[in-house]
Amino acid sequence: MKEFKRTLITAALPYANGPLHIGHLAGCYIPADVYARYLRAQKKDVKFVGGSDEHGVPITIRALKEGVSPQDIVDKYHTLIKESFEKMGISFDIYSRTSNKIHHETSQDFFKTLYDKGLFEEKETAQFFDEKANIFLADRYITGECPVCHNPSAYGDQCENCGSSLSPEQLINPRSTLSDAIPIKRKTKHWYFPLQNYEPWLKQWILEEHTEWKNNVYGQCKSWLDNGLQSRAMTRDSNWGVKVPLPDTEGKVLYVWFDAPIGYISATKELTEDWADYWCKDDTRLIHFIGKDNIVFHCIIFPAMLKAYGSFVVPDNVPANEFLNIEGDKVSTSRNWAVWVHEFVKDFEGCEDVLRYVLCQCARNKR
Ligand code: B3M
Ligand code: ZN
Repeated sequence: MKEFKRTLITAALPYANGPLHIGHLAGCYIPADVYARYLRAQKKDVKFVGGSDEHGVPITIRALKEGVSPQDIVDKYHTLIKESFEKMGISFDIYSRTSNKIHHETSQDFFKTLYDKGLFEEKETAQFFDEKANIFLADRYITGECPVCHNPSAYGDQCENCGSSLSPEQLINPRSTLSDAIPIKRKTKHWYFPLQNYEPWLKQWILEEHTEWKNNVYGQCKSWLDNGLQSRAMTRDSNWGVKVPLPDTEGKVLYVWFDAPIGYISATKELTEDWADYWCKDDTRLIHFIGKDNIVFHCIIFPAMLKAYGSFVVPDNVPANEFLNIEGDKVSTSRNWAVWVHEFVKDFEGCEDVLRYVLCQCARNKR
């Protein structure tokens, strides 16, 4: 087995558009924290990084609905989430946020480097546009009937009922989630990352060299790789996010799943001058703790980005847990079926370790 000198542990960056629930803790943060504490107890060289994911469509939608700015939303939830982690004893070495300047610079540099290497495809396509709200509709701005399970309220990127990954074109009877208008098509230019070019490497690296990954993780990767990868747009039309670092790109930002995982790098930069030891030396062991809905981003898209940039390590393991159930039903923010962490720590002060223990047992039983 390979000898590693240091370990970098990351835990998924929660969206700063709502509070944390105990499903988040069970799925990702408690397992990551337990592992970080275990390595520290052995006097190993370990860094544990996290932070809030402050870009993306859900945040802009929430801001529009509440009649406040996206910055107001992320400020409120970043503070609430950070406090919840502190009270629950999640021992991050740094808990950062993607609205920080260092993150904007790091992710713009990343994009520009891939651009300068000629690794993006520039494409003009017709995309759904809401004439009432005067906005392009991607991801969660658009809803309609799922072509697979016929759930009437699937999103433009995913059906939450059957889990299918979708594009807005596949929705039956699409509607804008902002104004309920029937969208029209309008032309717009975006930069696409050709994931298919990394397919041979990904197949070798995951399917041949990482057969020890958890079954749920390995299985999802295998199914994505067996189905064949495609180019994916890495920019969006929006005013909220990291600006595209190219001329004449007003109103365009980096796709949130492009900038968010780079947040792990920015947070490490903020934490230590030696950040490059943890990201660029191949005797570093990089471990991403995540929830199961984030597997493709951490096992396929982000590693392909790191490989394309060059000089970065790729994860040695990506432990993802299944979702937590309460009384047999999946914990869910949108259906308000959850135990909220900020409420738990207030109502049951002093019982944080009891909750940690119970959630560890849940995760163990669900392996
Ligand atoms: N914010 C999704 C989530 O919170 C996303 C994770 C980003 S990790 C780089 O479930
Ligand atoms: Zn469906």
